[in-house]
Amino acid sequence: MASVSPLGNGIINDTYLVSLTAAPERFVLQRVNTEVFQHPALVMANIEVLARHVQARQTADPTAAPWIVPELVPARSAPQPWVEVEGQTWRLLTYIDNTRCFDTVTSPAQAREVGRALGTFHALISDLPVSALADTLEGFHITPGYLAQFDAVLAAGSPPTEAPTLEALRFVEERRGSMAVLEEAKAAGHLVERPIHGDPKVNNVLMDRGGTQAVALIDLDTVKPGLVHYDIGDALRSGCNPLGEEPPDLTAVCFDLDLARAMLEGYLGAARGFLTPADLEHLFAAIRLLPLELGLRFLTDHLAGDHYFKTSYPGQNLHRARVQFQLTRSIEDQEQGIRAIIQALT
Ligand code: GN1
Ligand code: MG
Repeated sequence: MASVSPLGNGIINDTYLVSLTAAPERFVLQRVNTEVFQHPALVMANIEVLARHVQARQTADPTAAPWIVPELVPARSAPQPWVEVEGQTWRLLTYIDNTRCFDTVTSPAQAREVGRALGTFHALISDLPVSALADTLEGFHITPGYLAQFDAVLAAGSPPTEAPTLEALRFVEERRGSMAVLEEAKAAGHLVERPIHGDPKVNNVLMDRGGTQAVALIDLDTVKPGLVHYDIGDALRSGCNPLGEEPPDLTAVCFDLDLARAMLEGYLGAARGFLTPADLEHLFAAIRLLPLELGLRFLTDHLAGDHYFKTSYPGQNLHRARVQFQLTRSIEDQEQGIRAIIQALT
């Protein structure tokens, strides 16, 4: 028949690899977390719009670098490409064989390729009108909205007393004033919405078997209208933190400038064509904001009782928050160096 084994380490959906004995093809089986993605039909529609768009681009330019988009597999028992079983939403996606992915970046060459992957993805969808995509996760990456949630959770609970939590609260307080930077630039018309990936962390980049060339971005649930800055900031907070999202030793967390240089070089090499001067001016703000935002999201979930991100021990979301805050601090400490890199590349 088939074997089913856990795949990847996402902290929202449940993901499995399905191998068949009768056929060489393998598939990705996922239970969609409908607490988070409350309208799975819209998520699936966005994935299909993306796949059709990239296919059309590739047909129009067969010489373009190879790029693969995971696709939804039609369901036999349902008119749509997913099934509802006992109130749970399940779907099957094509598995991209002969590839590998990494949880952290370990060399500038790899960082350059992760950057090129995101730039290639953005370039491929830069002519897809945002009106073709639904907003599948309202408020996603709207930092002031996360701050409002944080305030509401704090106001509703009893005041925290533990030292690490108090330190994290202080960290947020000191940065409150800078959290609307991207949303304000968007409201002022300096930055415009485009289709984005939403979650381009390193382990969502599939490399070829040799581990040198990126061939796909996976985890497409958060493909929706947004600012490319969310993606750029997210890719750098993930790719330039060699210790990953949950290292035991907080004090060792740092943002690696050599990796950042290589990643931005790879990104801009593929994406420069559609970026405006205002986009480039907001790169540093994005690189600093996204780890701060993710830390705030983890901290809020910790204070609220761990309902959003899956955890395996109490305090895990607080630890994840502190890692992102340490990374933010490292970025702030190296602001001049990061700005110099951006300047040299743009
Ligand atoms: C979540 O489940 P996963 O790992 O693909 C989250 C991302 C965070 C990431 C941090 C929809 O993604 O925004 O960056 O955890 N996805 C959603 O590990 O909230
Ligand atoms: Mg994800």
